[in-house]
Amino acid sequence: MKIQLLLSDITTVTCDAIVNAANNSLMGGGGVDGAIHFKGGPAILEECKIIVQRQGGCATGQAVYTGAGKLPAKYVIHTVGPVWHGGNQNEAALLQSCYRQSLLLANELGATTIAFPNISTGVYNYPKSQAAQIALQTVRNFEAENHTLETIFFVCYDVENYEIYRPLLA
Ligand code: AR6
Repeated sequence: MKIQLLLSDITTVTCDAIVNAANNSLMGGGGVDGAIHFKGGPAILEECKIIVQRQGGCATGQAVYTGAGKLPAKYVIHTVGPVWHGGNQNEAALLQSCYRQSLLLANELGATTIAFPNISTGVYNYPKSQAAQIALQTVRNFEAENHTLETIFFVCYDVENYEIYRPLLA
């Protein structure tokens, strides 16, 4: 399994599954969530509404999937990262769960390529360095398991995150 680092907009990445840093409502928002719904078109929100009718949204640390509309991907995996409250409210385990549940779902979908944004490091305020270490550790732990994934992209949108990931992947 290859791990690749990109400084890019995740909506431009061609792969089987791109991961969205969504919120519990699954009804869209700003940041990467806004970009995915805007570029992907209304079909993604329509599918999210069906999921909400079925299960009432998505819990923090969990993941659900939809099609990817007009994006150059097959699926969008929507996961909900934790809001940073200082670190004593289970944030690390919840963030780890976002990455793991997304990987498990990608495997169920038979995906060979998946692209992750830096979940929770925008408006949810998770410290970027700690978040990067959790992201990488969770992916590396998953590597040893039986799965369909061949390439994992970490897609950084801001240079600060990119410079945090670069030495960790060197
Ligand atoms: N491609 C890749 N990464 C991006 C993009 C993009 N187009 N745009 C922003 N980022 P955030 P969160 C990076 O705030 O902290 C939404 O309103 C950004 O630089 O998008 O998990 C949801 O609806 C940052 O590193 O997500 C939720 O309410 C990372 O994506 C809430 O924000 C995550 O920033 C979730 O907050």
